[in-house]
Amino acid sequence: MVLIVASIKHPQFTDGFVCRALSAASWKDLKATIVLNKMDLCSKQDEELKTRILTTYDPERTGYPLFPVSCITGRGTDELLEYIKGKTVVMTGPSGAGKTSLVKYYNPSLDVKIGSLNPRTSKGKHTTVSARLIPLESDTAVIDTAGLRMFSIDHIPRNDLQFCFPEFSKYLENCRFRNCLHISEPGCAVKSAVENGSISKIRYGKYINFMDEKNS
Ligand SMILES: Nc1nc2c(ncn2[C@@H]2O[C@H](COP(=O)(O)OP(=O)(O)O)[C@@H](O)[C@H]2O)c(=O)[nH]1
Ligand SMILES: [Mg+2]
Ligand SMILES: [Zn+2]
Repeated sequence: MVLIVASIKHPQFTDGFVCRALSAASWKDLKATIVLNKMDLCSKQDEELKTRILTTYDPERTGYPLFPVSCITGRGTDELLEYIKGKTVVMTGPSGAGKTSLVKYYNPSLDVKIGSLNPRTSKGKHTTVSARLIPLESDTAVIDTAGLRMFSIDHIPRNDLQFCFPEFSKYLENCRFRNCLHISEPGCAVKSAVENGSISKIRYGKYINFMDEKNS
């Protein structure tokens, strides 16, 4: 199982990174879970941002579980630990999202380096440079990895990208054309689902971006 750790801000949450990572995991049939960290940084002004992210990645819509957490207040950390109990999970995510901090939260005696953020850009500084397996409890372990700037999905064939968006799956057979790629074809059931709000416009927008990228 892979935990995609992203912070709500500092560094800023980016749909591109998260959607790429989710697609890459789905392509490998790897169960992916979103961990939305730094919830403690959410102030009143961030309500809209928070709602936007929680709506876009609502597990009921996407099928990917999501845990809002904070390594500062401990919010959501018990639920997350319970969820990964008995498993070995790998974490990925942008540099500075708080992957190492999360491990340290669960295992305070651990000798690991937490990065500082660049004060100007709020970006991480790639403090973790190699992957490391850290046992949390007797039957649970986390693999901390180096942060990534971007997640490549170049290896996913263009016609298969649609299968890496789990929320599309129940509509696929209702498209008028069997080879519909859900871009501008008439009678597309995926696009109808986007229009009536069943599929997130942001998630669909990322699908279109990724398809365009594969064209160029
Ligand atoms: N406010 C806040 N800061 C956090 C949280 N988790 C991590 N940080 C900070 O984010 C920075 C990067 O953390 P680090 O664990 O090195 O990120 P990594 O690159 O994903 O491993 C550090 O300054 C941490 O103290 C959190 O939940 N809330
Ligand atoms: Mg780290
Ligand atoms: Zn379609």
